[in-house]
Amino acid sequence: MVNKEELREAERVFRELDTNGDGKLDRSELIKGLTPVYGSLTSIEVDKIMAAADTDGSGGIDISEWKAASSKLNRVVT
Ligand SMILES: [Ca+2]
Repeated sequence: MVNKEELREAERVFRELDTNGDGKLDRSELIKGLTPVYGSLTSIEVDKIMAAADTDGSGGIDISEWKAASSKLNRVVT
């Protein structure tokens, strides 16, 4: 279950991670943004995040994909 609080948090994190402001998170933005939170990510972990989040396979995670995925992230990155 994703509640409103979690959605707001997901939006906040998304804006922080989207450093070039194109409305999508690409691999390098994920690595830069998540490393301070989770420690350094291996490319396999980034692949797992992308596979879980990038549901349309565009190579970037948009805000709706991010919201859907953010509740899963803690389980993907452990
Ligand atoms: Ca971006």
